[in-house]
Amino acid sequence: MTDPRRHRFLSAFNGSPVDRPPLWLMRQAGRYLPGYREVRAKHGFWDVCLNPELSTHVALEPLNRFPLDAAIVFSDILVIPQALGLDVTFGTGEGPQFGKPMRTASDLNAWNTKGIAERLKYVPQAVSHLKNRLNGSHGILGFAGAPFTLFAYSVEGQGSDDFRHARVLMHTDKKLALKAMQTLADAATELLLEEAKAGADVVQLFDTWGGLLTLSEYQEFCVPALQRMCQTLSKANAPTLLFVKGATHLLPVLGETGATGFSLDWRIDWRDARRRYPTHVLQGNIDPVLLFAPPDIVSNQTKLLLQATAETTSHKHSVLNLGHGILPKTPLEGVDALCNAVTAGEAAAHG
Ligand code: 1CP
Repeated sequence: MTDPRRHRFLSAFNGSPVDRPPLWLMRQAGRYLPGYREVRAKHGFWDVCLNPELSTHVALEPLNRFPLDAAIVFSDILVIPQALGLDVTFGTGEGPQFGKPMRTASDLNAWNTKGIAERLKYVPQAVSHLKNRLNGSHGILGFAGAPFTLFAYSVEGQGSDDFRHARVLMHTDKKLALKAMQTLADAATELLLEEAKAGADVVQLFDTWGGLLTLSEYQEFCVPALQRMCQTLSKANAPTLLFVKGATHLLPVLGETGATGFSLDWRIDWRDARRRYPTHVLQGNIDPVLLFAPPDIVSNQTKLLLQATAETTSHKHSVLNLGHGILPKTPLEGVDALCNAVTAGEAAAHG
């Protein structure tokens, strides 16, 4: 018999009835966890990603602490620019730095696309190692960056609030921008297909910075590449979740991507999104900042969200999550309060 956690996760994607929506948290392995900080005190970020033992160790920590229904492979969206040769480093505490950002056609021509699947094979290896360790207990997510977000980092060469070089380049050299995004989309598709083959049940595309774009920019630059990606993945039976931060204005066109579901940021009203997408999977969308509030407030907000999933679809096609990644200093009590509010009924039923 399938473990109830894995069963619940898979049911959200095949539309089966569920007792409640499955729960996992974006960025659930990370700096808010003491075990992760211990690993990072001894190992560099890329070393953790490259070593299946270490990446599985940190991917399992949140599952051991909290009653989550799915695991996400420990990796990063920036594995793709790194494999293309953009020389991505993570210093201690700061964000990523690119040694070779892409600003011109000759920068793009220097990208090393040949044999990229081979250079990225440590990611599917991490998936398959995680799968072996879980032995069917939880759902498994693979992931990759969406083309625009990868483009944004690749052009800017670091994190940014506005990604101005990238967004200006889209207008000053549209051909170059589209070609770069297509190259990134092809690499991400190859990677996700390998992750699915290695055991990921579902793959998530992180378009963290897509919300910076206007509706017409998103339609012109992002939707066609996302369509091709989702179509290829769907042929390989890999359901796709698309997360776009700040996408309230983009919601009307997200359906055109062909994604199986959408991961909603915290500013989107669940019931509004459900009215627009009655049978898509919707995921989200507790505000990650709320986990810093007292437990009773976290609990009340979580119950309101559960009420929305119950009243709209009897919890079907729904995945409980945050509206963006968990923040590095999040108190564990906040995560406990969220989890307890979700599993409250089960404890009563069993006790
Ligand atoms: O369990 C998990 O969820 C962890 C796996 C994971 C995921 C899904 C990591 C590990 N990164 C990501 C995705 C990711 N990486 C995104 C999309 C999700 C989001 O918006 O939160 C983005 C934008 C990145 C890029 C990135 N990698 C940043 C942000 C840079 C910036 O300032 O704009 C950072 C800090 C990283 C490094 C990183 N990746 C993951 C972790 C745990 C860390 C912290 C590294 C450390 O210091 O230990």
